[in-house]
Amino acid sequence: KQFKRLLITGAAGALGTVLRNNLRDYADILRLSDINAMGKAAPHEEIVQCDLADFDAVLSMVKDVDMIIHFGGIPVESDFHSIVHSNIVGSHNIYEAARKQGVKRVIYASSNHAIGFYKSTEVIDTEAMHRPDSFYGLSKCFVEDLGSYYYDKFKIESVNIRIGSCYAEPTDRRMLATWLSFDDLTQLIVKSLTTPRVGFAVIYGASNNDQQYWDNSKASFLGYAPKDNAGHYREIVLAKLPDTDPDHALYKFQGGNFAAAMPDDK
Ligand code: NAI
Ligand code: 15L
Repeated sequence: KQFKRLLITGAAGALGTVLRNNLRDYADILRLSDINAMGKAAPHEEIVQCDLADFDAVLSMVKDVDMIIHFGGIPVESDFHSIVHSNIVGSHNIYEAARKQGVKRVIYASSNHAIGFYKSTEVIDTEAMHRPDSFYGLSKCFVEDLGSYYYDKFKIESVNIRIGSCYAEPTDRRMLATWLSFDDLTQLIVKSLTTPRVGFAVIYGASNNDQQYWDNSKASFLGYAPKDNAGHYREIVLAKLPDTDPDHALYKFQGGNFAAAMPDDK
């Protein structure tokens, strides 16, 4: 196995559960962390249940870990203070603990909502300026910058994966461009773990979809070659959703309903 111990945060969540299953062959031990219960530990697993905003807990959780796969946090828009607690304070604790415990690399679940206010008619690359579409998206921008700072000052490497829509199948028209299959997510994580030098890297997490909002050419050194294609689901998706108005608010911006929603919407 390539690693002695990998830490996965957000391990009770949807994507954390996918990674818990798919990364078991890459490390002697998977250390799993979440604020919620994660079930029983298998022989190759260690379970640490804690709040990412609790620095002392995070500091001991990160001890003796080779790399951190940081997926814990609030995954949708929420009130500013909750976002600050889980996503901003929580991620700062991860980087600061990584520095104190000598961890080499953080692989971070960033999001397309860091750039959600680009129009759906545009194609942007990994150097496009941030255009967050929500407090949630702002927290993703902040944590990408944390990664940049911790690399420049302390040489802690990071891969910041701006995940599109990672689900079993694409279920709406926007996902024909933003969908990331579970297999392609797994490939992205494995490349992020095993590429010898990554520095501070940003890459979009989308499958090999016929329709693309994002250009990963500047991250080609990671060798990510997605296999799945949302285009195979096109007929099913369009049959379910006959609305084809390209100016519909949900389809106007890359961030979809995160960009369209107003803070006081119910
Ligand atoms: P999820 O909600 O299923 O998993 C997130 C996990 O983080 C949950 O189990 C939750 O208990 C945990 N968590 C939240 N606050 C915490 C805290 N303060 N301390 C400890 N644990 C805490 O969400 P999902 O979909 O699995 O997303 C995982 C990551 O991927 C998130 O960071 C999300 O922002 C990111 N992402 C997901 C996308 C998707 O399509 N599913 C798209 C873009 C980004
Ligand atoms: C995200 O960042 C969210 O975590 C997820 O719930 C999806 O809505 C996804 O983006 C998306 O944009 O489809």
